[in-house]
Amino acid sequence: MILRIEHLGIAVKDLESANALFTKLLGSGPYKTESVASEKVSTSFFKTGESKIELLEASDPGSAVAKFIEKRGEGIHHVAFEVDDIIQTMADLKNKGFQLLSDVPMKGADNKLICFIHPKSSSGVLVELCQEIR
Ligand code: CMX
Repeated sequence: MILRIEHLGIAVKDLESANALFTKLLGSGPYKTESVASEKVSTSFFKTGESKIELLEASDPGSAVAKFIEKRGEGIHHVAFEVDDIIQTMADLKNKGFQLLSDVPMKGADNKLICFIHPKSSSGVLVELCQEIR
């Protein structure tokens, strides 16, 4: 079951300058920075009330984020939904015709198990499902 929007992912060219910009915008700095080698990204997380923003910089030219910025420029990269049971939700959404990008959940940033849905099967929006690792 999908519980809420957990965060919005924003692709940036340069994490350091984007961190400074979002600190100015939101009034406080990132609560966490983390490199995710498997996803080839460096990330930082900001809290704003109940919501979170993840900034993503490619750490490798072959990264999905590098390709995204090359094609579409900086901007909103994905919407992440928190789920209570990622395996069950993946099975449900697959049955409903969504194209999952992996058969099993992967370890993502910020202590989460994650799975992506291809934007071509969700109205052009890259959707991330995430479940806190308990
Ligand atoms: N949002 C919306 N559309 C996107 C997109 C995104 N984030 N990324 C790619 N697309 C679109 C492209 O614009 C392109 O559309 P057109 O065919 O109309 O031009 C199409 O999808 C194919 O794009 P591509 O550049 O050829 O890329 P690939 O098919 O090789 O890969 C995707 C696309 C979604 C499968 C790949 O980006 C992916 O696996 N994403 C999930 C993993 C990821 O994004 N990791 C980084 C974040 C990790 C984290 O949050 O920690």
